[in-house]
Amino acid sequence: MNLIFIFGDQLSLSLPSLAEVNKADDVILMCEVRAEATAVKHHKKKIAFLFSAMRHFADELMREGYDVCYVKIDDPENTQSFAAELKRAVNRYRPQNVLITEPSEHRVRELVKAWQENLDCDVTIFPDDRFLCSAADFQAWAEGRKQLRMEYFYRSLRRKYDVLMEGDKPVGGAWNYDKQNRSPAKEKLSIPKPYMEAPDAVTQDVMDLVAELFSDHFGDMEPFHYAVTRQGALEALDHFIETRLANFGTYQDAMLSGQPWMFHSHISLYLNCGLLGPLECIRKAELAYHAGQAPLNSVEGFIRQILGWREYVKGIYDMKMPGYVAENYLEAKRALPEFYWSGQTQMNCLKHCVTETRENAYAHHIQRLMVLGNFALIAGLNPDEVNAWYHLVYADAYEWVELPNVSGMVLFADGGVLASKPYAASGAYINRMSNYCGSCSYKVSAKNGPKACPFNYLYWNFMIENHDKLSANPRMAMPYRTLSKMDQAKRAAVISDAHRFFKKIESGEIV
Ligand code: FAD
Ligand code: DLZ
Ligand code: SF4
Repeated sequence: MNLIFIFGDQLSLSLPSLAEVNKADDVILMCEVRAEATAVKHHKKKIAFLFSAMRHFADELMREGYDVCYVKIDDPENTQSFAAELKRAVNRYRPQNVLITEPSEHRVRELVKAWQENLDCDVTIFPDDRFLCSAADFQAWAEGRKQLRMEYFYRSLRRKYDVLMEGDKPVGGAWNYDKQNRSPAKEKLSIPKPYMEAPDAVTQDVMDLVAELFSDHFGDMEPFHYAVTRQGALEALDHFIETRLANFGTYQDAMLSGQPWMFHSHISLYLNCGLLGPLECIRKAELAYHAGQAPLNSVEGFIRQILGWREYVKGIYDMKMPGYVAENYLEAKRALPEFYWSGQTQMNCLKHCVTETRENAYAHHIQRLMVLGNFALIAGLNPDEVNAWYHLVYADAYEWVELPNVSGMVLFADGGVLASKPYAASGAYINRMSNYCGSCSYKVSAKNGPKACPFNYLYWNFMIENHDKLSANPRMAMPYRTLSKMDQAKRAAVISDAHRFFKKIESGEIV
């Protein structure tokens, strides 16, 4: 018989290892283990979401006629790690073969390699075909290119999957409508309610367990309203297509106080644990365009995130691991400030983004990139600490997607493999794209002094400190031209403001 080990982010009936199952003889193993919940101390809501989704998936498998061995987190026999649980199941069932779909994270791939050597049975690994570009295909695409750029990779996948194409030309004549996707949002904008589901009995049980067992983890458990089944995830996707997709593109980069959901889809947590597949999301959006339900800038923008960015970061991860974890091109060393946990800061933008992250285990892309990430970049925060933070606070975070976004896109720690330049910005950007600055203790228009927006002087301090590493980058020519014209007094003020600010953070003062 075969024992099929399914991990928590593999909740798909189309899993390659499942295709091999003989329902009469084989057993499926799934386990909730402390080692995974604490590998980084995941947000309470993330653990509850995943355990509930795992339990519902196990039920679905049983309904489909599979024999499932499901180990709950509070089972007294639970040894609390993948390796020990697999060993226990192998001793119990004595399989000839353990079947595994390749894990998404490098750390778990290494565990699987050890099992191949140590277990008293065969271990067969199936490639995870739930991504639209395999590691080998990404490698082939990257081969011989001086620079990797998401845009060209994305175009190749548009052609390959025939997405928004008219023959060999992109629908509408352009590949990318980003220029139409940078509108700020007015405060009175009507934003539809996101898809919400009340917790069922399974979720409620899991929430109680997580509250008890992981009480010291970051984040609020309630309110809990995420879907936890494939059916629910499909409804959430349809709800997005019907109510938000039309405005997705226009307001993709906009931020408003008290509006954590904006016109985003909130499906990443479902995609990343297997409840949704990328191609079905893309096809539904494409259909909405052809049916006249949503304009091209929105549909193309949404599809680019999934077909472009999501596949691109997975490709970079597979190609660059394990070395990618240790990269720190800018030699950033500063410790993560306490306000990333507490939200206690006078910087209104950061306060909103941290508070919403704590409440929802979610923040939308521009909050992650241009507020939380931008600060981490221009304040020179240590990549290990920043990565650990992003990995544990978001319900959609798995190392394969979190690490390239943080080390590559946000911190430029890979020296420009993923992105062509650092996404550094001053307060003016945040002011243009949000209404945070209006009620901030700092003045976004002030460049220096105690009342000035810290993003303003930290931005120029970042440029000064990293001159040797960044000034030759053609995409940084503009800021370095401006810097070269900055007089000595202004430079000195920037440096002095930045140092005063860093000292305050280091001494635990609220900034
Ligand atoms: P939407 O804005 O509606 O976008 C649709 C889908 O596109 C998302 O569900 C997601 O699957 C995909 N997508 C969009 N941008 C990216 C991207 N840059 N990389 C990969 N997929 C993308 N995404 C994660 O899934 N997990 C993470 O741990 C994660 N960490 C991030 C850390 C940082 C610093 C940054 C800047 C981005 C990170 N992202 C991560 C990407 C992106 O912010 C989230 O995918 C998105 O905010 C999820 O919300 P949504 O489903 O509403 O996305
Ligand atoms: C993220 C996570 C958590 C918190 N807990 C579990 C768990 O108890 N059991 C499980 O199978 N998976 C869990 N996961 C997801 C895994 O970390 C993820 O599947 C692997 O890291 C992928 O390589
Ligand atoms: Fe953030 Fe500066 Fe605006 Fe305050 S003034 S909200 S710190 S960008």
